[in-house]
Amino acid sequence: MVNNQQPEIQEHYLDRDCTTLSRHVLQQLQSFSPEAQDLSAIMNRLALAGKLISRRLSRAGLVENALGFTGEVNVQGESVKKMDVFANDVFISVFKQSGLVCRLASEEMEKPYYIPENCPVGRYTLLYDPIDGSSNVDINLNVGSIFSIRQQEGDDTDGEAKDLLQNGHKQIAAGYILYGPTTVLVYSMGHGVHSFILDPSLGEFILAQENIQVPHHGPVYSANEGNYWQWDESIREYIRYMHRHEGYTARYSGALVGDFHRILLQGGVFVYPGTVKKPEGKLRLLYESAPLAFLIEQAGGRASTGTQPILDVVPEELHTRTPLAIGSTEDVQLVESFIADWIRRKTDNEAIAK
Ligand code: P6P
Repeated sequence: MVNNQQPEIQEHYLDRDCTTLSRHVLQQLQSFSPEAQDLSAIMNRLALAGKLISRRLSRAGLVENALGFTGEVNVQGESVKKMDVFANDVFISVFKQSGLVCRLASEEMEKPYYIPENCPVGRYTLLYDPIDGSSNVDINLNVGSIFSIRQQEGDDTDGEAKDLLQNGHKQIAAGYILYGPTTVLVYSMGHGVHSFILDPSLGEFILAQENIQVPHHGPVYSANEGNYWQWDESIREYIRYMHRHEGYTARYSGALVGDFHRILLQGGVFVYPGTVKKPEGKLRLLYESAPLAFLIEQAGGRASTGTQPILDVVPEELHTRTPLAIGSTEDVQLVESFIADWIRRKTDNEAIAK
């Protein structure tokens, strides 16, 4: 059949289909230096991990032992899903013999995985949440993997990976893989945010959107209102404001990556505040909040704990948690304003009481 598309349109689609992830990374870095090649290779390995996990998820209901719990509890105190373990092992297997990284730090492992002596040691550390939102796995709803790449600093001879306990500005690259109706990989190396869609017929992630910019404002607020009575009064006042004012709508999937992706493309805010009992919140800084904060700032948005930019937070330990408000600048600032007002009133009342 003769393709009746205009030649220039046909060329555009062919060029797009040839803009694979590794080629795009080199274009981004505008370099073919060894470091650029390493980063391009790292992104390629992340894409391979995404394909392997996507394939497993797409057949999970048909494959023995793919779904359900392992019976173990991880360092987070959370029940471990079989898919958590599978995905965590995928990242280790994909990077173990790559010669690209020296450590892998995961939500599922108390300590970083050090590349065994028989593996060439690279200069990078991969921090990742292998399956974010794993409570969605057994019910076929979207889940994701979140990743962050940092440079190793020092020789880490004590194996404590203290060089990772630095703020999010130290990240070289960050991104996520969203396993939904399509598998989407979104990444940034500090030169804008770009998305790729896995074309199963090619087995390649193909460029979908370049330089994504989050709208300054959006209608969506994403929060688990089941925690309403555990929140500080400032957050409860914010939520009541959302209820009373036209133009807002609630969306919450139980998987941060899916909720974040919606907000990245359509605007709005995702809020996971601390509670009175757990003021630090639930989300982990190094491999959940910080990578997404890197992305949202690259996309022109904002990410804070409610009182401090996420990228400025210095973790005390590998699994440090922070409260999170992330998304459109105007919508994150609205959350921050309720917290600032509440602190101001509390301070004034304490001064009056003295
Ligand atoms: P809750 C998944 O466990 C996760 O880390 C995020 O993906 C998600 O946004 C959040 O926790 C859901 O937590 O308390 O609302 O079930």
